[in-house]
Amino acid sequence: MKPAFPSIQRIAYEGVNSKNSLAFKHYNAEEIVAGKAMRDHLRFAVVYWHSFRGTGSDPFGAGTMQRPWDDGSQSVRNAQRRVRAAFEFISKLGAPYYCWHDRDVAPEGKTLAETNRNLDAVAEVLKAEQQRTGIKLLWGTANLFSHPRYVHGASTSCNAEIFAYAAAQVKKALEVTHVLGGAGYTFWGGREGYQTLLNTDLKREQEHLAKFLHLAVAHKQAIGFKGQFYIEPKPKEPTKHQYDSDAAACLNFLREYDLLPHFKLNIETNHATLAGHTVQHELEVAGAAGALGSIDANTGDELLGWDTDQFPTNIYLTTYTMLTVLKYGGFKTGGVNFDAKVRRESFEPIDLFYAHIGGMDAFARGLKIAAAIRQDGRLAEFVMQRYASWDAGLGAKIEAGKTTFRELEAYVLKRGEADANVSGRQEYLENLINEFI
Ligand code: XUL
Ligand code: CO
Repeated sequence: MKPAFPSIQRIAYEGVNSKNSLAFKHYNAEEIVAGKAMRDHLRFAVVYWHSFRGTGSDPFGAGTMQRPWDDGSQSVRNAQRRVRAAFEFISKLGAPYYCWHDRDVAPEGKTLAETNRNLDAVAEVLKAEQQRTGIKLLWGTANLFSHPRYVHGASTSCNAEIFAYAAAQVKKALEVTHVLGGAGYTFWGGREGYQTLLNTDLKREQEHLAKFLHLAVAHKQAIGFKGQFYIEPKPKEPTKHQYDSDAAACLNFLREYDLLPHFKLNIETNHATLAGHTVQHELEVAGAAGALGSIDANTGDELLGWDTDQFPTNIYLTTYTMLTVLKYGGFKTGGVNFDAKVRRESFEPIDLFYAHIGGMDAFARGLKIAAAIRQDGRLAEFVMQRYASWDAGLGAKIEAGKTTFRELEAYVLKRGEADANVSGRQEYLENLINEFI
């Protein structure tokens, strides 16, 4: 096969003074930051669905993407050729991981058996390319939302036949992820939600979702797959309300149905903002529960209300993201997965490089800045001091559960008034962050 990106060499790190738009200015894979190589901190992944299946179509117009290696057909041969183009891209970029949905990599056939054969035929090429390049699978997932059969959802469909089909599909996707040595497997609830409560038995649907995930855990154990399971919260789109609406809702659901030991969260930036949160909030909620697993890195547009999935270039965003990731001990099985798409207007193959280089450099800067802020120590010290009243005496006693309302009332009555508060110093702290940006 002819190279898909003939004019592009391996993207090199050239440092901050480089004017080469096809070089990294900040991402230096080998460079040690806070005791670890940048490659191992960030664990970058390229998504197959946007970068190799995205056409650039929108509700108002047809696809625009120029992808000369792709003949546009639904053939297995075309799918296999696409894999080779994708691996040429990912290895020239120098990202260590990639992620897929089953239906991104291989075409759907007329029956499930044919579809599974197609997937196996493409998975063989994926495996060969992984071995040739050393690129690894960060996670796999099943597309349980594009086909019309999933119109009412997959595991939460009102039609039990559809639950069975989805189960069969996830079974296969899990097995292929296992064969390809995936470090994880993600469940994003594509259409697991509702458009109207008028036709929806919410309780029953949520129970079915939990049942489905328990069956997935059982199959994972049956095949000996050791990768991490993730749930990816998103509040809406395509449905009006998705059951996995945000990190807190997911954690509550997982706890309620005894699934928490088996799952961590895959937090996506633009999903956080759709839910009315910042990504740092979602990461903190996940981290506090010991469930910070992975990140789908992208960004929305503050003037648009939907999931625009743009590449992240905002240094504050990546700094705050990495501050929380480092605080909770960094990625174990997860990584920074670019669930982002080039704009419809950025239709040339080279734009895929500009987009990923920009995202990787933005995260590399965020990592270095976050590490410097942690090294400096003033921010952490400030937070520690802010809670000093809990470290001894009254506060320590309350935290240890060794008091009662009666005793606390007596304490306050005796003193007459509580100790004065100290300023939260938000502006001082924002200035402190700016010292490092
Ligand atoms: C959709 C989304 C998905 C998941 C995988 O908004 O983020 O691509 O990441 O199904
Ligand atoms: Co995502």
